[in-house]
Amino acid sequence: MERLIVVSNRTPAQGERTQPAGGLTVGLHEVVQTRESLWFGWSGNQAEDADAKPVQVESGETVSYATFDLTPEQYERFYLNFSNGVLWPLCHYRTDLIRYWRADAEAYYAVNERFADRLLPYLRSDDTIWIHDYHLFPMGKRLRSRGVKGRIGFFLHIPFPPWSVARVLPGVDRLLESMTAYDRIGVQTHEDAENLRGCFAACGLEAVVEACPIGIEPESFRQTAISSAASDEVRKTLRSFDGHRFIIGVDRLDYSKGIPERLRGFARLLERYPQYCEQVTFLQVTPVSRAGVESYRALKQQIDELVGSINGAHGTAAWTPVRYTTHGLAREDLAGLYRHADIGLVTPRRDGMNLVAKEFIAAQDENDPGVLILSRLAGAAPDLVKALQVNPLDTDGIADALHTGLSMDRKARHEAWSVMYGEVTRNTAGSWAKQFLDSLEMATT
Ligand code: GDG
Repeated sequence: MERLIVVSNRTPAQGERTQPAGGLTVGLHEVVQTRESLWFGWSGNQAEDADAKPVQVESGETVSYATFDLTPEQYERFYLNFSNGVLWPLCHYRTDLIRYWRADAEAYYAVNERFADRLLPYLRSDDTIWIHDYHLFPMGKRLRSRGVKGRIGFFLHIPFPPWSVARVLPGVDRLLESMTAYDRIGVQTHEDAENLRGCFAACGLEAVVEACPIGIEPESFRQTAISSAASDEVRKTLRSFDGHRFIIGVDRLDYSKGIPERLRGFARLLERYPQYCEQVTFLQVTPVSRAGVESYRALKQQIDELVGSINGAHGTAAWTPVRYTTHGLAREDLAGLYRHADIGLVTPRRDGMNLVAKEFIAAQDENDPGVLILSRLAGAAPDLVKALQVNPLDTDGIADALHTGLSMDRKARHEAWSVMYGEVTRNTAGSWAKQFLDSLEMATT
């Protein structure tokens, strides 16, 4: 089997390599363990002299890592301003949040060229190259222009909007044209695939786009949940709920995740169904991300204020309705808490897939499973049809779903859960990677 080169903006940090924490790294962890691989990307560090510093290579038996630094200016323009201040909002249909500057776009293309040029010396002619996510849309084109002839595939982890939205981006045709260098482009859902095909067609371009939904490794996640459900840390949190039932939300602090909308939904539940006061607690775990982007700072302030006002309006001396932390939890504690939660509340306004929904299902106790409430606008929604599906903008709809979920008997919960567990086990991280790589191989033989 040929060597696999995985390229992503960030490679997993050292501590994450045996136990990956986030979406993309969890998905790829499995595949790089099973064949000779090189994982290439930004180290996460900034240095004024980054362009003069060599690539750092850490060789392993199966998987090796090669990383390099960015200059503070590259970090700001390529990563914060263009990737996360233009492409992320565009792909999540939030054109109102786009802050476009031509100099940032130029830096984006230049850093993509840098990724390609720094990878080149490490490539062999028969490598399969798999590039990930919106930070690196144009990288494949640079590799081609430098003479790389082997297979190059690209996977987009976030949604792709229709032409009517995409065309808002200045220079969108240049971006799309650069993507025609790939032998295969994978996206999460059929809707994304249709949208991207429509954009290529609108620009008179051709590319092969395929829907290939990412999953998790449910069995190992389930084992983690079982073994940590009784850990000291999880017990301590449960004790603090004082016997109340609880709802859990877990998301990076991001406007695509619908966190204020969800908080309003919970507040509405307490207004309309006061029987839940002092009976149900909502735990929202929200590690801060991209704090260097203005819209993220504004969102944090909005959530801080909303939590304060809900707790002020509904809380009592003995009960805090919303528990909220901006610190990340250890993965095993998260798994253990999912297992004890009555409801997993996942309400993104848009999401490529949403792995939290799948992790929540995998973590449940099959004898007494919790209920998943899921936004219709998550990429996971077409697969998890037995979730209580909601529109994240419909505050009353979220309140009703919470009431329904909290009232469901064990039989109904089990019926819904077992169908969803079947789905999560069928479509795993491993099968996702295999589907994409098989199809990339077919495209080029
Ligand atoms: C992108 C796309 C797509 C969260 N908080 C903590 C924590 N997490 C972990 C979750 C989950 C991961 O981070 C988040 O994955 P998601 O899929 O929900 O969302 P994004 O980070 O936005 O990922 C998304 C994904 O790529 C994969 O293609 O599904 O649509 O946006 O694994 O558990 N982990 C720990 N502590 C936390 O506090 N340890």
